[in-house]
Amino acid sequence: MPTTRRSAATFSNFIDGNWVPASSGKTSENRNPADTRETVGIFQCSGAAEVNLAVEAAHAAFRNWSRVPAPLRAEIVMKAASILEQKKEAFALDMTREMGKVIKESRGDVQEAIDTGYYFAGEGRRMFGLTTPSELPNKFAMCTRQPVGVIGMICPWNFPMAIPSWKLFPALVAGNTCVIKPAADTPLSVFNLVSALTRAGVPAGVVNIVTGRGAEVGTALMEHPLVCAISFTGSSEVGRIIGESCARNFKRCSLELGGKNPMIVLDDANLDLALEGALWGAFGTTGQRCTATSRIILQKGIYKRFTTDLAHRAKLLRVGNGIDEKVDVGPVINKQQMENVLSYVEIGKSEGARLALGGNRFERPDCAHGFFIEPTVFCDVDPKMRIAQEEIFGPVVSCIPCDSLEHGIEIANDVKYGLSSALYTRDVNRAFAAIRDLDAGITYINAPTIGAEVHLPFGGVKQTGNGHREGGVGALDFYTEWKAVYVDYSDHLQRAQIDRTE
Ligand code: UN1
Repeated sequence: MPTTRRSAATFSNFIDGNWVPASSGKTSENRNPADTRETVGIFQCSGAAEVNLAVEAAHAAFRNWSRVPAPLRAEIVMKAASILEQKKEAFALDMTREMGKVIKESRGDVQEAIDTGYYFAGEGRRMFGLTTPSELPNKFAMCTRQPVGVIGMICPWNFPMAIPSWKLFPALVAGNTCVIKPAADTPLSVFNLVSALTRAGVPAGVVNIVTGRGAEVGTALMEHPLVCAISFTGSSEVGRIIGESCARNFKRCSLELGGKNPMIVLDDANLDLALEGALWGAFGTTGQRCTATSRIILQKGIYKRFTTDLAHRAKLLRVGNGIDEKVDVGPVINKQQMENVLSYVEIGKSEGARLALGGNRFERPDCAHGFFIEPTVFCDVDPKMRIAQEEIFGPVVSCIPCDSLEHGIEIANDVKYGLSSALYTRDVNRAFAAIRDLDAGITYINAPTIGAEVHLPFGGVKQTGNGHREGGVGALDFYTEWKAVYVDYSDHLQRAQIDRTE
């Protein structure tokens, strides 16, 4: 069990139902990004040895778990979701302390895990395969879904419980066993999620947690021969490394990577609505969503008014510790991220974009020990500038003028990513044309680029991923192997393609 030290609990790895410290003896402190004087928990700096133990435990547990009927596996997931419901407030508070997102959004993050649990619990009684006619008489053909095996899960820090739940719940209902590596900045929420599963009755070895750095734990996980699949959410740079390693070893691999999500606002749009959407899309979660609105592409007729209003309204957003219900924008996750975001502000200025708002570290005495950045608006951004091309992952948005819908879509598509996209218009014809033409896995009409629901496919095109989807039934396609089954009840040899009765 976690033991207490200087008021913050120490968490060991969770392997085969036991608490296992790192053999290195090293731990790291998980600090609150809103006030780094607060230690949220102490976690193990594990390596290949602990990954090996966890993978072996998951491998050993696979046979029994995969033979538990899917509806019964799903009942455990259902129960875990209901435990999360009971613990929602406590887990949301933990999340705000370790990740910094404002408390309302932490509640939303836990809620997203609850929704995912209930959705996939339903899959326990579906997991539909298909039956189809055979080309031969007295022969039956069907396809069933089989579990894949041991799944390695490498998680991001921006949705500390929701995204791990997108991975764990469908994988478990499908009969797989798991080794999960939480993000180094937000491990507590994964422990909270897994504690719900354990209390709900997931047997030892079925879900294992190993904490530590990506370079050690993530690498050992992706290279382990008993790991059959890796599900990774994070940067495109790391995704490329993982994808290459998995390809060499014939592992399944699902990558959910970066975004540079555009919101196009046409002259005919409801501008008040678009403005609300822009503020939420760009500055919600302090801009730290893969789906964050990071480019606002504005038709020329409304460009000036919209950018002026945006800068004005963004200035009114309340920055601070997200534990305060009134705060809109919390800190960024850590010092390195803060420096990275601020370096993009310098890049934007040197590229000649007009800084309309913010651009600095947010200074106020109660924020002195956290990683706060002013909401930042760049205007007159050229689509080719780095601030319009690269993922910043912070409270920075770039406004770009366009002539028409077609021009806006051209700008929107001219980046290497393709996760989310949005269009504000009152014209249904143009809305449907944009749904067709925006290169993205997700398109919103008259809503910002964030806010995906768990029962729809989540993921993107181009360098945002490698063709898989989380959420919805698409997740089952990743966590199951198709098996084609033929039952010949003719009592004689029948040769497909050859024995044709004319
Ligand atoms: C992410 O941005 O990394 O669609 C995940 C949304 C959330 C999930 C975002 N439901 O904004």
